[in-house]
Amino acid sequence: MKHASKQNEGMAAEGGCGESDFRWMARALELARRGVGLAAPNPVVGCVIVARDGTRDGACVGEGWHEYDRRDHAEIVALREAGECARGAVAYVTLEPCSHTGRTGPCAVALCKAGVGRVVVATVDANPLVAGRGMALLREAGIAVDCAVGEREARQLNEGFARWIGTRRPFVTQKVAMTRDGRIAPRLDAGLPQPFWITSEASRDEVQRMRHASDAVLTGIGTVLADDPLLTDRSGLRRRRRLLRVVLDSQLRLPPDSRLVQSANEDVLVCTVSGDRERMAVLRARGVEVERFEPDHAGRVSIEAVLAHLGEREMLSVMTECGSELNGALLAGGFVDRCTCFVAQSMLGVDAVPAWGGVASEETGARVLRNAEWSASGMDRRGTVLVRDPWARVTEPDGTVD
Ligand code: AOF
Ligand code: ZN
Repeated sequence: MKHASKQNEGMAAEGGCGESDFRWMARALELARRGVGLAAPNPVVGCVIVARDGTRDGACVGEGWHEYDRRDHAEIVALREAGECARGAVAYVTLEPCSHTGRTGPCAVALCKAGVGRVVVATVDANPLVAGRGMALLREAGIAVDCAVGEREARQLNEGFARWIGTRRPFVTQKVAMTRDGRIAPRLDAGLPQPFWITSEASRDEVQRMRHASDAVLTGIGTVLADDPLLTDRSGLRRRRRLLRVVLDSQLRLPPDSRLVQSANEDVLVCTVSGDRERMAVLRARGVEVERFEPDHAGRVSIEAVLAHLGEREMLSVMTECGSELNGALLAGGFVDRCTCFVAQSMLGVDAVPAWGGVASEETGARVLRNAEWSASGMDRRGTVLVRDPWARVTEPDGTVD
């Protein structure tokens, strides 16, 4: 397989890929991003078709991206626009063209029929039904295929899909907003207002975009009781399914007059071990879904069981916005796939509430911060780290494992 060298992205790479290939793939990635919030449970995919002869040589003749409700895959949308210009053209696709028949026919076959001369792919498809077969099909038809152009970004865009399609478990992104000394809230008796805003507006806007890119948001009853959060997606961006707001509430303490319950619209799920029929009835009457789970060893709702349940409901990505205790349990329990921290310049002191509660998670939290990739977020810094790569187990077409 021809692999474009990752170190050389932007420059001419091995395998016949040049600077223009990276540029066109960047455009295809931009198109793929339009599917965020609209493609799940499918992946986000973008496609660009560039003519290779005739009067339009070197020009973009077709563009497409995938939205679940429109059914057509990105390649089909782009091929339709390109029409006859697709003959001999180069197709840039952010995900390997599919080889199977699902809700639509195989895109690899459609590309062959349209007579494209070359296909440039950003990443292999994580779907075990495809996983290299799409590229093999193209090559067998005599089409030149280059893979791994823009791979890192393409994979990051579909972390949720990659995790879910291989395991039926959602990809978990833990979001933490903390002070420079790793605190998420003042001590309850400090006399400061609750909720206490730590990060700047730019970071809070970014959190809205993260909610938009998630299928569900998860929190604990402690946070609901302390902050009375709404947890809705207020990004203003289009989404296909309502953001599912999930509360872990072992004892079913969720107050019927909380903002969460008051705003419920088939989008609040309470996970409990309690069998209190009266409280269940009150919540259900207000449009809240209550699901009973087996208790874990400590008598609380099993996080594992909740994630399995969310996976069954086709939730590809879950963002957690929790307090200290649940943050610690999620991280130390190995449930976190990516951790994104917004770190403000302020300090709250050692007595304030730590980002990750519990001894085991303190060290893990420190490691997360050490390994994060940092960027500016308004007045704050944003650090993100991939704790567990959902693409790591995806088999490459030549049989190797990443
Ligand atoms: C592509 N281009 O734009 C997308 C692909 O049920 P279906 O027919 O929609 O197939 C869904 C699967 O197809 C999905 O799991 C993934 O493997 C692939 N998605 N493939 O060539 C696209 N969205
Ligand atoms: Zn397809």
